[in-house]
Amino acid sequence: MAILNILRYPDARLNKLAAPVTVFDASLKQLVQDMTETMYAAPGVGLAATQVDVHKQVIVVDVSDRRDSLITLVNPQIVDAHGDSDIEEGCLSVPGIYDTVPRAERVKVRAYDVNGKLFTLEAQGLLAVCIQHEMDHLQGKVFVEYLSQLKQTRVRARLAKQLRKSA
Ligand code: K1U
Ligand code: ZN
Repeated sequence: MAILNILRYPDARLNKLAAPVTVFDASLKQLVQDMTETMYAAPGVGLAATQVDVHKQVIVVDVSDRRDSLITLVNPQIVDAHGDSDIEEGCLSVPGIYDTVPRAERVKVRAYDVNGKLFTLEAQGLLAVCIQHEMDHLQGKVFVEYLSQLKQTRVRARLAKQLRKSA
């Protein structure tokens, strides 16, 4: 197991499109284990492979308080969506920035598990928002890119200040 480096916005690698997984092998299981360890250590409630510079359609999510309800989604597809969510989002690639962006309140997702078994998941609330957030990462989209240009400029300035302080 390993803790992986999480890319920080505005790194251009966060804008790469992830490819579907075609082979469900030991290296996929290793990637999922490493992403899981990285998400729990951060700590976060989700992580997309894009954030660790692996451009494959792989997501891990655990929104439970006890941190014992891991969900792995490979090649996820939203097949149904309803309602509007007002849940505030954070992102491990954009530390310290929180905002709301347009998301469905409930989603039905079809995905493969790490063994290549197809399953369907119905999610609502934070789990639904988190899955949509992570699926955006796989499309190369970071949640702050939904915000106004003014807000994005402020986000970049705050992140640059954080970096200067930590240097
Ligand atoms: O994609 C990511 O960077 C992970 C992100 C997921 C997310 C959170 C909230 C709404 C939508 C998507 C995070 O996990 S940010 C950290 C966070 O929210 C959190 C961390 C520890 C405990 C509880 C929440
Ligand atoms: Zn994120």
